[in-house]
Amino acid sequence: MENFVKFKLEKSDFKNKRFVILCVIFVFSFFSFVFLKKAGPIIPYLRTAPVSVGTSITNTARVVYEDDSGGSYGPVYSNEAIVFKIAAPVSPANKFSIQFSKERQTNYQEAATLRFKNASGQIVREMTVSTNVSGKSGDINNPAELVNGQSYGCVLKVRYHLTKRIDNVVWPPSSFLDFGELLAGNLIDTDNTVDSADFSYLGSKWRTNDSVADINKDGIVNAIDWGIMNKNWHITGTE
Ligand SMILES: [Ca+2]
Ligand SMILES: [Ca+2]
Repeated sequence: MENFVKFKLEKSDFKNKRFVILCVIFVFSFFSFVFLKKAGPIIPYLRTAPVSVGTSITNTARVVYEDDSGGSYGPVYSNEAIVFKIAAPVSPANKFSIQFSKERQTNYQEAATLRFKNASGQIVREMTVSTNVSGKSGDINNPAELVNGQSYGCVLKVRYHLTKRIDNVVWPPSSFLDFGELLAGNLIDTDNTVDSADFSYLGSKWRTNDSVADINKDGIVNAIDWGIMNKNWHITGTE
């Protein structure tokens, strides 16, 4: 009997130890999980190919995503899916902005002319808009001439390029006005078309470094510039 009790006591003691060990393992595992979940290493600002709004990604690490405007999203944990809801930048209330690029160039810093036309084609407002090397303007106050809810044609004119028009912009725009790429070759830019007058100017500057005729800005007027002009031959800008 005495031995039996002793055995039971030893067994009970062993079970208690095992319980304590299991508790320690459990607590350690729990806090390890919490630590890894909350404080694990983050791969900061992982950049891959551009991601479109609505794209779903299942990442395999703890990741913070960053968009082009510097906004960050996350962290997203291992094997969590994220659906991108990053919309194009929205201009602040009562303000708007524009963006454009130039064909075969990299510096889009300009004092561009922006015109707003009503449904009858009349210019209701014209303004000069400064852009940075990326072709982006700052926030511009909404022109008082534009009526909310009305549609306007927005025409952008940049020197030595064909104008470009965005139709049917219901004011105020929900995002910035993106004019995309402006076609080059309009060296004599009073006529808004690429034709023989532009070609004559190009020819007169052949093999020089004339900054106007050197369309792609590589330091010399040559066949590359003519090729750009030829591609846009007899195209007229949209107004
Ligand atoms: Ca021209
Ligand atoms: Ca050139």
